[in-house]
Amino acid sequence: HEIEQYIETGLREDWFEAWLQPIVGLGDGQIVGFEALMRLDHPEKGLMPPGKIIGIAEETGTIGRIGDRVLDKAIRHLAAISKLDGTQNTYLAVNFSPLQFELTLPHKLAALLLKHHISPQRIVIEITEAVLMLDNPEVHAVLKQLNEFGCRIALDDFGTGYSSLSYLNRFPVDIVKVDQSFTRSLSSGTADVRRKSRMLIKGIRTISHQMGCTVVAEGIETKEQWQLLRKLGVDNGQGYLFSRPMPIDGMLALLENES
Ligand code: G
Ligand code: G
Ligand code: MN
Ligand code: NA
Repeated sequence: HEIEQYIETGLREDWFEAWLQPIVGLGDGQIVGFEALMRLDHPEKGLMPPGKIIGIAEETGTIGRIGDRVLDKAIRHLAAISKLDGTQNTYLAVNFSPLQFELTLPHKLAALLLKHHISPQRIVIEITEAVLMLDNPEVHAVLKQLNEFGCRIALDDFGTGYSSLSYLNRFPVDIVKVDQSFTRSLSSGTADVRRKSRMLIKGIRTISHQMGCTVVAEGIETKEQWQLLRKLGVDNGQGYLFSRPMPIDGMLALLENES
């Protein structure tokens, strides 16, 4: 498969990057953290779609090596941001595939954080239901260890899976990320669809807060969506309205201009 070839060459030639998208407080629009998003930047073909890369990497078993590479880069980027803004205030959210939860992960992460002087409290592990649905004792042990180490756990794409609510009870989830489809349906479709979307988000927000979780809305593209989500009590958000995902150089320039 040609994508497999790109992955192997990409690992060898260092084409994998962690792009960053800011996550902001919906009250004031200030940046609270960044989500790292994997990009494979082929020198001739340009950016490869991450969804496809990840799917194939999971099948062929290269996802572990890619994940390590992206994690390393993302933590370096957070250190660079801290150096620029002189604070330790922002967090870094990293996406993890089910296959990445090996017993060596906590130790690997700890070593990286030590190397770059980043505290574990600034790291958010983003997982989807797929990770929890495995019902694998090793995965649960690793998640618990990461949580005890100080990292937070975010449940990504919330509301699109099967039985998300019970996971809030059974796992150490700290952050609920409401899927972008909810944000989209706030401002499209009939008045009835929009009203029901508001009720759904409000319900998710209420349950999440009662379980002690922070709520993040994804895919915010308009001011109207921002204001609605703020009124619905959603804590934080991300989306093209605030910033597209971008390479670290662009992010540092943006942060410098803002300060
Ligand atoms: O970055 P968007 O640009 O297209 O990402 C597409 C999908 O890939 C999303 O579902 C996102 O969660 C996932 N993704 C992005 N980066 C990573 C990564 O580093 N690791 C894993 N496992 N998934 C990622
Ligand atoms: O599955 P996960 O939530 O990790 O994936 C995030 C995906 O959403 C990435 O592909 C990212 O590029 C994309 N994304 C981020 N903000 C927006 C947005 O405002 N609109 C749309 N359509 N996609 C977004
Ligand atoms: Mn995510
Ligand atoms: Na999501």
